[in-house]
Amino acid sequence: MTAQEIILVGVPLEEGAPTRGCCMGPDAYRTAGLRQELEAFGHSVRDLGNLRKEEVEPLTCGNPAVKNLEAMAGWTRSISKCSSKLGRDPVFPIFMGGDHALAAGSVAGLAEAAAESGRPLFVLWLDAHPDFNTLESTESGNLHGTPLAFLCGLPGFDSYLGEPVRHPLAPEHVEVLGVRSIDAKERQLLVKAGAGVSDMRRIDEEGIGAPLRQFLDRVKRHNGLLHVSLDVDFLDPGIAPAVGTTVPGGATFREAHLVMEMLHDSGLVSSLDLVELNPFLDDRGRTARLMVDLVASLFGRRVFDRPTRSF
Ligand code: EXY
Ligand code: MN
Ligand code: MN
Ligand code: MN
Repeated sequence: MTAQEIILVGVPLEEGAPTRGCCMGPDAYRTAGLRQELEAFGHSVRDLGNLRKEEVEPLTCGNPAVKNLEAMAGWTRSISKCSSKLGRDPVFPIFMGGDHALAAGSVAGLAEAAAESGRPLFVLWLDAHPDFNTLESTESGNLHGTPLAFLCGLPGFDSYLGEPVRHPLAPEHVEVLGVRSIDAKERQLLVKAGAGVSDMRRIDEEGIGAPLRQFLDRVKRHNGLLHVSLDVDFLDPGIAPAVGTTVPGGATFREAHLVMEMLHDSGLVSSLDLVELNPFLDDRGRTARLMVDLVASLFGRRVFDRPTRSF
């Protein structure tokens, strides 16, 4: 990846998660040295500070379980305005969360900018969960379990932006990698929508490289822009405990770095979300530092550059 202008955006959104603490995520990445790590590779880094949510009109929802809908709408509108601007500039935005609900805003804005550029937006969702519930199907009412359904244009989300999402993702341009926990109704919605899903069973059988390589080939064939949405719970809780929705059997340290290294080598990634870090649950910054380490692999840090074969 050639030297880039990287824009860090803090999104202290925690109202989509069941436990508080994600609001401290952006500062945890700053404390863990994300900026310094990226500057060490010759990238220029600008930190815009933290976004704030917009105030929105009172909202109603037919599902009494749904929590913090107004806060979610206020955040989504604020984040999408920021990301659609950044998506039009020759910069690489990194949205530092905050819970996964932030992706509703970051990706909606990037999809708008991508539509203007004439290039399709692809999304790699690295997560134990597909986050494919609707306001109607969610049982927990925690809105961090809904952003991908919203982004794929499923009905009933008009309150998020105050209107239907203008540029829904084509489900065949989405790959959810690392899944190992899906709700019953959510699974039906996901299968019906046709988004790509590589669960941990497939990864166990084929390795994490195979599904990723197939997806990257598709992105390349379409001359696509690739957004990566990295949820801390994609990783195995044994190496990344600082997240409120841990699920056993996640990606190992090497599997996670291989994903980042392959993404770097593809040269296709144009934006990134780092979500669900809850520093309140961390062990002396261990998880925050691992996430920074993974971003360094995404931006080209290598132990040993494989020599090009010249014989
Ligand atoms: N599917 C469950 C729910 O909707 O509550 C769990 C969602 C967890 C979402 C985290 C962000 O990935
Ligand atoms: Mn998630
Ligand atoms: Mn998750
Ligand atoms: Mn297509």
